[in-house]
Amino acid sequence: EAPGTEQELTDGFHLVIDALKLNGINTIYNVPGIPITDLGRMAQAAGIRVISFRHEQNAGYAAGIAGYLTKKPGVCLTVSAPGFLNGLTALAHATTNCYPMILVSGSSEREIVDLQQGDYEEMDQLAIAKPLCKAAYRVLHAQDIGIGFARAIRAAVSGRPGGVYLDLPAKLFGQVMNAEAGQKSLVKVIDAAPAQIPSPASVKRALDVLKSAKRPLIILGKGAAYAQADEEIKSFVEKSGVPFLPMSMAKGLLPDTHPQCAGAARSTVLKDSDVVMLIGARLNWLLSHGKGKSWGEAPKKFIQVDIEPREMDSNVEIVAPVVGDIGSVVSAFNQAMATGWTAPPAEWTKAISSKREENVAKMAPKLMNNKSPMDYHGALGVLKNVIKEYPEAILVNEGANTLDLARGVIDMYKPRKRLDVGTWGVMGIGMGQAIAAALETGHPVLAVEGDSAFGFSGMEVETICRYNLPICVVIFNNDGIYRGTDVNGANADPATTVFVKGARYDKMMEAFGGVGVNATSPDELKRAVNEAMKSGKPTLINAVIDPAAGSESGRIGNLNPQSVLQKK
Ligand code: TPP
Repeated sequence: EAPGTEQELTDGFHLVIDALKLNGINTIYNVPGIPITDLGRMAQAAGIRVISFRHEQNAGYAAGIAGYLTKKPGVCLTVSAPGFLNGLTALAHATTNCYPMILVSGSSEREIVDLQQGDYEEMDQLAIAKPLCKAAYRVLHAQDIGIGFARAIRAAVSGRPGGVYLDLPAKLFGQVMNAEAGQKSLVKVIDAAPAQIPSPASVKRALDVLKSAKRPLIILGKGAAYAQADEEIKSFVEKSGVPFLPMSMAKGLLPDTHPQCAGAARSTVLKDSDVVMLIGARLNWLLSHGKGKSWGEAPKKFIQVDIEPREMDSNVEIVAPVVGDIGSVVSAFNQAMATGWTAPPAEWTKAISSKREENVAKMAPKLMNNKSPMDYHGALGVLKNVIKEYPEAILVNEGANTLDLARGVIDMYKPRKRLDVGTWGVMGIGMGQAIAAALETGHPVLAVEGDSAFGFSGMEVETICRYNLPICVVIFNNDGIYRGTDVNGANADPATTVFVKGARYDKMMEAFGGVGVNATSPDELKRAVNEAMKSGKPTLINAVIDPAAGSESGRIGNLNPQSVLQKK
């Protein structure tokens, strides 16, 4: 460089922003602070949407679900140690649920952290993140930012998607380098999630087993919804004539009202089926590990479609494993079936239809009751009709009874419209997921929340108001966790599961300029939700539910350990 000639420079801040933009990542979910405040400002100035939350966990849940909805990694940006730890829960959740997400955290000076000399927010974040995510990387030099992001993006979305941690020490942001060399160091990730074509033999084996069934069943998991192979999956299910059972977040992949949907006959189909094809669904606790009472006595054969080879035989023998991405596998099925297919015996499909009709008929009158205070069914009957009228709306759902009953009652009509607590049954996903869903899809969001569940992320109603998002939060307020009626006989403290009685959550929304409504009957609830869906204004409805309604842990009370010494 001749003295006096100005060299054009770039730095770590700009390279991070350029790396994101080059890879089509246009939204960051963050909470500002040292050392990433300026990064957020500069990213915003450069045209990236930088959404600031009140707590990193909620920003992280937003990033995770954004990844699920878009198949691009959702990015969460946090400060060091405490901010990182707050985001880490969401990163682990994303990994467990197979959502592509990148947690980018600023960190303290390596030299000081590694000698444990007590830096500002000192923590060996990389080491802590590693066991909780799919991959974890650190970038020490500005010229490696491009490669660092490329690795993070590829790791998040390829194969089975998951969470990736990217550690960016504070010093990195200010490092300067030649601008042209900087641009050249960036990597645009080509074919980040390559198709994984199943072997022809595995496809044939699977279809042979399915064909041999007398009482076949297809189970669709959220992996199938994630694949965005909606038309292929629909053709396959319809061509096969096999009844299907959607897992919670696969609801709507085919409408719950589809004639082949066995959702309302779940226990019958699990017990009585002889061949079960799992598509993007794992045999984890949500399916009782593929064995035991809920699966009945008769021998069962499992076919499993999954992108992750190690998923096979994880709990029971899989007689026909098909490893590949779901879109490729299902289109291979469709091609193979084009030459001829026989629908399953009518005896089986009719038995399921009549069970389903029986269960739906049993439920119907409960959903029409106009009791005040409301019970779950009266309130859910209203919300079922709202989703029927607004099938494009996204339903976010958490709680115990509020979750389990809403899952059963509210029919979904379109893919990826139901977002809930996922594999862990985690409370706290509500507001983060609602915010990301509104931002990423542009559709209105209905968040149906237990009062306890809402509390985990409730402060984000300010975020909802700040960004003026079309989110209607309905809180099923029964004064506590599961119920509001527990009494503590031991001392003057309230029972461990109860909250302040008659709380008015709607006032929280009003505090930030949103619409708050207190609804004490199904009629009032209906009016308020319809108004919110029409107006698109941030709305919170405090739906007053009978404190005695609800059972311990909703539908999974059997998982509570029991003391033999002290009966409840
Ligand atoms: N903490 C986390 C992070 N996740 C959890 N699942 C729990 C605690 C335990 N838990 C399960 S459901 C629930 C809690 C605390 C709340 C249930 O009450 P609510 O949301 O009011 O729903 P309801 O059953 O009353 O409808």
